[in-house]
Amino acid sequence: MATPAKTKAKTAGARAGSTPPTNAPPPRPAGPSTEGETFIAPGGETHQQADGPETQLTTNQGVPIADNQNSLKAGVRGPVLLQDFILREKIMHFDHERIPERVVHARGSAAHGFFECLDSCADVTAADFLQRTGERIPVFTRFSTVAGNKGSADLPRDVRGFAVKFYTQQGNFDLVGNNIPVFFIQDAIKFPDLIHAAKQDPDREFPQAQTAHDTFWDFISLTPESMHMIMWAMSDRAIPRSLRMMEGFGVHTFRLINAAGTSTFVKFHWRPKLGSQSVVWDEALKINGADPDFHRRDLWEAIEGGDFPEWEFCLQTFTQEQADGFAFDVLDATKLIPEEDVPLRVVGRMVLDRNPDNFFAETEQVAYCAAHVVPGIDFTNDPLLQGRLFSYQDTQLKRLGSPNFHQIPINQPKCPFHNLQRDGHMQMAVPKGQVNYEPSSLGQDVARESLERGFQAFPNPEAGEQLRLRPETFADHYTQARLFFASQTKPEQDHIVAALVFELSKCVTPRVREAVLSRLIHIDEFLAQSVAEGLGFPGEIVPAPAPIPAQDMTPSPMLSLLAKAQPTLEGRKVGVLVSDGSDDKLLAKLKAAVEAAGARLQIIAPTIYGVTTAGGALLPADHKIDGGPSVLFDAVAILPSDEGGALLALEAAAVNFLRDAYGHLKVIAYLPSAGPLFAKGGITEVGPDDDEGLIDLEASSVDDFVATASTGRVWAREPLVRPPPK
Ligand code: HDE
Repeated sequence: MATPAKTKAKTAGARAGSTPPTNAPPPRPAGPSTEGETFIAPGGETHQQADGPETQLTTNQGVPIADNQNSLKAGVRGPVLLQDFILREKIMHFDHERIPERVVHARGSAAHGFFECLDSCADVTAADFLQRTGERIPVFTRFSTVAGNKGSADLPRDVRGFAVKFYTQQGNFDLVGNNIPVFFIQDAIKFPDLIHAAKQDPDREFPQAQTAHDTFWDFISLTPESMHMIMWAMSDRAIPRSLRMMEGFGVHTFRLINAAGTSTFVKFHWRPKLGSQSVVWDEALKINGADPDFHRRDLWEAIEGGDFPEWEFCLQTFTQEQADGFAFDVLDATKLIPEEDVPLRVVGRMVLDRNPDNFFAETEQVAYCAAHVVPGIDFTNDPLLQGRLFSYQDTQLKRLGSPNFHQIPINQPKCPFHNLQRDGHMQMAVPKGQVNYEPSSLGQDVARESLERGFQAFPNPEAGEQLRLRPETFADHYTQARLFFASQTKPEQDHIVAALVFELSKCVTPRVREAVLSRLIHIDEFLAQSVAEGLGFPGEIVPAPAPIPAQDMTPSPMLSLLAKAQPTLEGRKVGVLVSDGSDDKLLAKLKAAVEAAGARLQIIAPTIYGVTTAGGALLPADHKIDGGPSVLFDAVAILPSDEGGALLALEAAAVNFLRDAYGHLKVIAYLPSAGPLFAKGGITEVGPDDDEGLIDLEASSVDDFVATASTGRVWAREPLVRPPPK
């Protein structure tokens, strides 16, 4: 047996010859130190963990750790000892780091910000946060896709969730909405069926994050109430350019109640300051490969860069008498109220100005709940909404594992909250005293109810037989679907046709495709025949029974993205492909013009260290060519030197940069030196004379480019690259 002295010497020797006990960080470049980590202590206090070598690493019990690189072993090559509590604690925590993902809306991105009241709504609601003009409260907003799993890509064709937690002084109000104002179904009892049909097939666990498969379309073809939503879901709304460029909707009809107890119906709307914009489908497919985090990154980078996304908060209010006069039932979530009929009242704005500090703690653990309303806001009998009132808390209990999930910092109200609920897993508070019941006469300072200040449900008289029946007033499934299609511009209608053809072409059961056609024919003859043609369907469309045929309504331009698009480049991105010898003066001018328009410019070059410009400067790149395809940008410029143009034409990624920009209808600035790329890309028969989106910077100015790029895509080019339905 070794003597203690010998053992000590051996250990020291082994250490000297193997991995050192601590990982000394590489020397830091000079400059301000990075911010420290923030964590919440069990008592709820927030600590700023100072950065720097003096910060002691500890176990969760606060025991200082000497070596975070090596397990405790019996001898340097010996077995690991069970007594290594540092190893066991670390691995145990790691083993439990995942929680169940959301059953829908699993993939999301969120940000902190504020809501500001711009117009007191005391006339219609007693909601505290809508009383005083200019007053701000904090919000936390999470955007999501619906069908894909947590790790899926950002740009499937899908509805987007738009959930806002308002931390008001009278409790949390969660407006858990979508970027589409209607829904697939009318009754919550169909939600599990809808979602089962949309998500991966249960036997094979694919396809992921897409509705282009038999089970979804089978369900849809048998659920005619979904037809209106299908028009929206197949439109460009389902492939937004940015989370910052989406509208949001509360979908259901809610009630507002004022201080006098009067009820007014309301639909909630969010309108993005940057305007609404979408990508084109081929672009979406490619973005998912080029940058699966496209939306998440875009939101993060905009906020980090100080371009805080902003939305107007609008109310669409109407009375019971107006509701009685509508041709549809306001309790039916498959219907909307055209803005032309009931205009929006702008009452506030939301600005997102801070990224989460920790994705898991905040974005993942945030628990939105459709039942979280505050005094002044109440529900209606919409059967979809009523089902949601149960679902959210129930799912949070499973997902977050304890009835105390409201104590997680992101979920806690920012106003005082007290009650007599006690105990449960992970109780973080330490309630004091003997009294945990009410009424009570024993305790001091026990929380009590208040008739004046408390939430009061609107006393709507309710009576009726118990029955499982849809109202007759929910039966018209086609009129608003037709209204939506008729309200779209030509390119938007073509995209709906193309999307349906794409989706149904992925269905393998012909009966499913034909059943969908038998519904579409009730919406619009041109739509259905164009889809049939796109599928190459050889037969005749047989209309499905439709007890209530579609009525024609006056088109509503507000339902179209393009009809109301405002020219702007703000918040957009311009990609510039360069080579050695590119003209620095032109690049500088272009950058200045792009930035003056509120957009960002990024350099794409053959290597990430960049290029040497004509002036001899080193211009660093933001992307190497194959890592920065043109799908990541709203407009592009191709500005190589003469020699560089010829070299770039040898790179497929550079040729595709141009070809995709052209195919995705982008405005393209170029120099004649880019000629070899145009030749290789087969874009030879068009020039600035026949395509206003091609801008020769030898003949035009960078300002012309910026002005044209601000108008968005070159829709006139589309028929040349994607022949529209006849
Ligand atoms: Fe949801 N929905 N939903 N939903 N929903 C969830 O709650 C549900 C519906 C929406 O960023 C779940 O915490 C039912 C309409 C958003 O965390 C779950 C029905 C609208 C989010 C749930 C609907 C939404 C969810 C899953 C039919 C637009 C993400 C995880 C009655 C108005 C919130 C969770 C976030 C999430 C149930 C229909 C919006 C299972 C039963 C209509 C934005 O509770």
